Amino acid sequence: MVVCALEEAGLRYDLKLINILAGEQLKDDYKAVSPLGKVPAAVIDGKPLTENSAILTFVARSAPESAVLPNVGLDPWVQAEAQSGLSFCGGTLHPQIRGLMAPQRLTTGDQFSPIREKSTQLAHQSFTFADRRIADRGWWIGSWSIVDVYLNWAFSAALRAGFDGASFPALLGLSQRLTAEKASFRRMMEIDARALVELGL
Ligand SMILES: N[C@@H](CCC(=O)N[C@@H](CS)C(=O)NCC(=O)O)C(=O)O
Repeated sequence: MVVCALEEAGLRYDLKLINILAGEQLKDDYKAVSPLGKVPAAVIDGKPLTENSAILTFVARSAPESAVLPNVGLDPWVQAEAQSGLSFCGGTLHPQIRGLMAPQRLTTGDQFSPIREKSTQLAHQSFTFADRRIADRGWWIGSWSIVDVYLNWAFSAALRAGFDGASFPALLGLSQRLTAEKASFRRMMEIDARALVELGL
């Protein structure tokens, strides 16, 4: 998401790849930037910033004319709806997706299937809400914003983890719409694809 936001904002940035599967997020030099070893993290004017929602909001406010988060700083209601979407993706969906992808990270025991099952139920509720919203409004806040890219990331990650997305047509169509309508999304996808090759994944 952050790469898409930076591309949309037209801001200059250097990208450093972190191979989570190889545990690079747990190395001391990365933890100096992101103390909990979470990705993404940004270094802005030498200062570290973590949490997707904060980084995306910072990018949006650094390019207020861009569409990253439209009207941010101008219309308090639109700003709150966008914040609600970012929090929904980061705070509600992300842990549910972790339960689908890596249930072993959520228990000290060895029973993973109940965690995956409960996470599937919760993700189903969350995606039902999100699918209805996208079907009704087109985009999360009614016009495109980075929230739609975050939502698409969450849904795609759930599908990769084996979640059955067949009953969410609006979310199933999101990736295609983003590809068709947003150059910044296409650039992010190209950068992602190159990164996977570079990391040998
Ligand atoms: N609340 C954080 C969550 C970030 C997060 O969990 N990122 C995952 C990658 S999608 C991660 O860092 N996984 C590596 C790990 O937890 O060790 C945010 O929204 O930025």
